[in-house]
Amino acid sequence: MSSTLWRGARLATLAGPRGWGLVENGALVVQGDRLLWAGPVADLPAHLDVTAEHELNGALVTPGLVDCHTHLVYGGHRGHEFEQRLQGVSYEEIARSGGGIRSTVAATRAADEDSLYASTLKRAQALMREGVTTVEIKSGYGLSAEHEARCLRVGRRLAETLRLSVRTTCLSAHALPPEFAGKPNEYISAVCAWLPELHAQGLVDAVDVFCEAIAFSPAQTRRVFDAARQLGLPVKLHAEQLSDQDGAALAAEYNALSCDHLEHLSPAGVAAMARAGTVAVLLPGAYYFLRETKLPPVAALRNANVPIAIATDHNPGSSPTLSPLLMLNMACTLFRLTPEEALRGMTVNGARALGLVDRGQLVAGQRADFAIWPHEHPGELSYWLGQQVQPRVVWAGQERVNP
Ligand code: DI6
Ligand code: FE
Repeated sequence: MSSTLWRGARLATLAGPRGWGLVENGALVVQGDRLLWAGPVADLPAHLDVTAEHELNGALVTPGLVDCHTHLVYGGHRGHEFEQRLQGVSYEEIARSGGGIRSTVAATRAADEDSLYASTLKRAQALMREGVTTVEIKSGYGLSAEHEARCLRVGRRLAETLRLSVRTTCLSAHALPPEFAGKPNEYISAVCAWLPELHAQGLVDAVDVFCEAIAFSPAQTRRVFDAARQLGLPVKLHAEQLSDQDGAALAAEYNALSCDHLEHLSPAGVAAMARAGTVAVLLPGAYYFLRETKLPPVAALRNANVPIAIATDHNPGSSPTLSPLLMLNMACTLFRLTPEEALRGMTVNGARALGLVDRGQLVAGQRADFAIWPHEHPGELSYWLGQQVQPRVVWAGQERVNP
């Protein structure tokens, strides 16, 4: 089978458990949608059947970015709540008075599927322009069987039209919709009842819950996780974002792929995640935008060898950003990650948070998803603040035109 050679690159392979895995004057050999070989040009195997060759003149190449936590599908925006919060009203107060997630639910239900698709497409394209090759997309602004299905279908449609890998997550337990006001347990029963139907339609890759004082309790979370387990679906959790609910330990019991946010994570939660191999997804955009002050326990996560991922958490209420690179910067400045940890967080560990082991490092056998940057060193991906850079991107072995 013929292959394509990319040569003359500075590779940040991220091979192995730590370090950049830098290769000077490196080469990638791509066959189909896979990397057949990665290493120094000097060691290129002989007798390769190369039919196309690209000289990169020393450009930096990293694995494609994996944004493992987004709420990309929604109608409207929440600029008015941003102003309220600037005047001192808290995110929780806005949520309790019927705004917040529920105001986006109203706007999402009012939009038809094509306009939801059109607005989500623009957002997905913005992520792609910054080097994203795999994105997770959650539902959670529909909150009925019909509207959740619609949001998840938008995710699937994007995967069909864009040169982008999409994983969908059902987050129906995100907030209580108005028709279930005062009846959270009944709403959870409804979610557990429609999950098999959404799954049967092929719309769900994982199941998530917002476990929080302003959302759902650990007991309610458990009921959704039991329903997911019955269907053989992996789970993730919005855990310990605004308070410690012991959500991470609960999620670890279910071998959760990831626990996300985690500002209020306890030492017991860290230990439970370490035992279960659950990824800690840190979301500096939400921390920044909600002006939080309690930092996630990065040192404890590190010491316990919990893999750390970084994502945009793009959503209209708490993290309206479409810049994965800005998140890398914030992961370093706000959370004190090293630039290498930050990049691992949006490549190999982001993939792990989605249960994907076939991407995130430039090593033979992995998917040929990579980004070519106009930088000298991979640390620059998190160093430049608000950089406007559009890398060349190879997805599934072929160069993709920037949308
Ligand atoms: N945590 C978040 O930060 C987002 N969802 C969640 O469970 C916020 C969603 C929103 O405010 O619209
Ligand atoms: Fe989120």
